[in-house]
Amino acid sequence: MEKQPAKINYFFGKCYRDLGNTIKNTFRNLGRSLANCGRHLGKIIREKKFLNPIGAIKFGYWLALLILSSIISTVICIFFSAIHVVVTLLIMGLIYLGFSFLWLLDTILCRFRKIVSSCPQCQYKFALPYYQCPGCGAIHTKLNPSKYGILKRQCNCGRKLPTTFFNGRQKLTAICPKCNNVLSGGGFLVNISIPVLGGPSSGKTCYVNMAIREIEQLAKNELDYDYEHIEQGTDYLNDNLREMAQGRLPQKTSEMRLMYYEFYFSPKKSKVRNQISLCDVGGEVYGVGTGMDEQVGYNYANGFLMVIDPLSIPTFRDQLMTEAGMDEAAIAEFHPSEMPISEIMGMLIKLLENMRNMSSKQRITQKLAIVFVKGDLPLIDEKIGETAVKDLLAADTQANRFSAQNKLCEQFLLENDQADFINTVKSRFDNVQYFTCSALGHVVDGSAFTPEGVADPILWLIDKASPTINFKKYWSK
Ligand SMILES: Nc1nc2c(ncn2[C@@H]2O[C@H](COP(=O)(O)OP(=O)(O)OP(=O)(O)O)[C@@H](O)[C@H]2O)c(=O)[nH]1
Ligand SMILES: [Mg+2]
Ligand SMILES: [Zn+2]
Ligand SMILES: [Zn+2]
Repeated sequence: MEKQPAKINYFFGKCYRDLGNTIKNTFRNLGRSLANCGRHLGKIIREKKFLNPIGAIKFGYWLALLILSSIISTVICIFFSAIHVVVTLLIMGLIYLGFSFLWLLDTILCRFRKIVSSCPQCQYKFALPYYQCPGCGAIHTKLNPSKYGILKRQCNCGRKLPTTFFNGRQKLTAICPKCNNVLSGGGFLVNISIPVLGGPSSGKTCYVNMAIREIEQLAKNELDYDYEHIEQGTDYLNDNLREMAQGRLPQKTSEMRLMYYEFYFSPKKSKVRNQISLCDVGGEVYGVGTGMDEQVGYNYANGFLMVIDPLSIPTFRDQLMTEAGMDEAAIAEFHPSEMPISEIMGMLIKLLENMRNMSSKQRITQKLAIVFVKGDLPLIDEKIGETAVKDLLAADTQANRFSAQNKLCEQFLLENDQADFINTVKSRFDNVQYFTCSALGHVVDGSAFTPEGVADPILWLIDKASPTINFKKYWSK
């Protein structure tokens, strides 16, 4: 174990030395008293004092003492030293047992509850962050039950620090082991991170911000969940929502690294909180040669959410003009995305293959939500939106919402020459769910936006990723 800025616990260090010293001193004293007898005897012999009666008595006395000391005292010393050793070992055994038990309990709690923190700065994930001593600022790189202390350890500055989540380790300042960024939640949380994929202007930022707004409302009004936005300057949530509340659009995302929108979202009275990270990014990263390889956030994802701007599908764009009578100016109001969806999917898969050393046959176990956004476009509602789903459910009693939505969206993509995309998704992802939504509800017209169905894809991904979250009741509504 890496050296910690703390004192080694008595039972793991000094205790052995004390035991050794006590035994050494006992035998040293015995040796001294034997030597003393020997000295007296030697003197009597040298000076031939044993020839007179008093000298003979003294000689007898020291001789008897020497013999008794060598036998009885040695036996007593050995006996009591043995007792000392046994008692000390027993106490140490108990302490080690307690230590192992606590260490195991702490480890099991972390594994079982899937406790993991994520750093919004360097994108790494880890079970145990570094902790900072509130007394002196020293960094404890492995604050768990160890030779430095079982329930608590004493920092070199004298401050006692808790070493498990049972007794408050999470109240200390937690620090990212990779980049030293200060983390929220003290490391006692289940992070669920979801990168949001989509080309430039596909609607990621509108979607992420509106979805968070919707999730906050659902938490309060419907789900009875605790929701709290984590303010750490890694997102533009408040700015974007303020703008969008007034019918204005959020700015284009210029960041080419994943931007973490984070919030706590947990059933009320949960001991361990869920921390959800939705990761937005400038859509240009999904183009060629943009250094995505360094962004480990994709590798650590619990699920992926891909937004599809229907306008990025050329045949559908043509349909809007021929069937819905839209002209270029009307289409431009939706700020169409140009990047082909199969290119974006190909980019993600290549990235994961590189990061995980995966072959092209291996499957990706993380769930994938594919979300058609800009659902307020003409034709969407009747082809893949709420109306289409309802019609299909009315016609097919075997289908449920999810299967109906999948069927409709796959059919839509096939009809629009996107078979490659569907095949790639099917051959690489274990669990895929399609959704349709509208983050804004309408194009900019000065009125407040009216999002539709934005929370569901994220709730679905969270539901699948978290052992403690189950939205069965919500889905059955
Ligand atoms: N009508 C309508 N327009 C939308 C909707 N969502 C997004 N848009 C339009 O699409 C544009 C781009 O949306 P953004 O969310 O900024 O797109 P982005 O994917 O974040 O783009 P980058 O930041 O460039 O990667 C917006 O400015 C809106 O004009 C929607 O639900 N309805
Ligand atoms: Mg954006
Ligand atoms: Zn970090
Ligand atoms: Zn300290």
